[in-house]
Amino acid sequence: MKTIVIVFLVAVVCIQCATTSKLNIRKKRAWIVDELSMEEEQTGPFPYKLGDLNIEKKVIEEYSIHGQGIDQDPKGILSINRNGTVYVHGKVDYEQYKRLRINFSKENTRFVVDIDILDVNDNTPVFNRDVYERAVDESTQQGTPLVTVLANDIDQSGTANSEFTLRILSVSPSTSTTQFFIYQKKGDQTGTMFFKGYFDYEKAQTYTILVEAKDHGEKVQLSSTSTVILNIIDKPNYPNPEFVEKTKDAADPSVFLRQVAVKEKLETGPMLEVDKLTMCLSDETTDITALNPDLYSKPLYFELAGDIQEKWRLQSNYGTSVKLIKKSSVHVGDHKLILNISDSQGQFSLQTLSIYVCECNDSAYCKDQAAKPNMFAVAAIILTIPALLGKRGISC
Ligand SMILES: [Ca+2]
Ligand SMILES: [Ca+2]
Ligand SMILES: [Ca+2]
Ligand SMILES: [Ca+2]
Repeated sequence: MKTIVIVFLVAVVCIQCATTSKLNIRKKRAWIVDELSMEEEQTGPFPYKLGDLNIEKKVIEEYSIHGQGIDQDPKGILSINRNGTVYVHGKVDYEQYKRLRINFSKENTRFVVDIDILDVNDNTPVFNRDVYERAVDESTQQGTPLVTVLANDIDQSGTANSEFTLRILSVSPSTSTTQFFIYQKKGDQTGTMFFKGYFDYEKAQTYTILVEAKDHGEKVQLSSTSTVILNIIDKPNYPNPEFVEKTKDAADPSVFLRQVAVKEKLETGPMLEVDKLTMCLSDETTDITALNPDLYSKPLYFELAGDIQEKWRLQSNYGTSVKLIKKSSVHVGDHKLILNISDSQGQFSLQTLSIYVCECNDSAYCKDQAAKPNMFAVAAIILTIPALLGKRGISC
């Protein structure tokens, strides 16, 4: 392996001797000769040995060594001795640093060693609100969405550490006429609350519902709660005895939940045309476009939801296409944004937009991640157009 590294370094030096234009291209690239990994939030005792680099002792002695973990933030976390052994002197936060890059340089030659930081489940999924309060008409029919809650877990996206399950912990008061459910698609950050039965203002004027978000961490699961308050608005002559009698035979919960799922699908609001994007770190803006199943209800209103930590903002909120502005505090890596997109009829949807921010030194990788159309959205539009035309046709 060591022989390979030396041959490789000689090759790098030779390439550096090539034409000026080629030299400029090479300068942008980072030659990765070795990689190690370390778990975040390790508490020591320090220092401990992380591993040995496959680099000749002579190279280590002759090259100057700089970079993250050494003389750049997080400073003083790593050291490399003359034998190429890497030591760790402090803990690193994955949420801040996904990777530490160490540069070895001598005159025109440069190569790097990457230390990948491995995520642990050290963040709790957090709701975007402590309390969601809604006024609900007493005559609201079962299966109607009552409120949508949103939580976010900043551990590594797409892993059990950041995925979570929403559930109802308690309902107060508990009434036999009303049963609450929360419906969350697998992997979604949002959950919509529905109910089965009926409201009766005489029995409960207000419901206080405790909702939990618990992540799927392997060693430890972390959770937090939020409160949903539903204030029931009284309607005269409701519920009437005939309606109460009929509701006694209401479908069993599994049938009801299936109805809710079908209803939610039919009532799909505006959807993102493309829900996966890539951006170069040097780019400041990107366009995002939504498709609206209701062709007669423009323009759309876009709003960023959740904890975006002042990293992203929208240049404007109205239109079918808006500009998303990336602030300088956004780092290289995967980012997930939640957009609340509504139309002028009040139909809305919470959409997840995945953005991969890359340095664009390695354009091949960015190309692999290139934006793909949200086929579900396209299919939804295609299916909805004939239905809409049919509906409008009758009223003409
Ligand atoms: Ca952390
Ligand atoms: Ca977590
Ligand atoms: Ca973590
Ligand atoms: Ca009433």
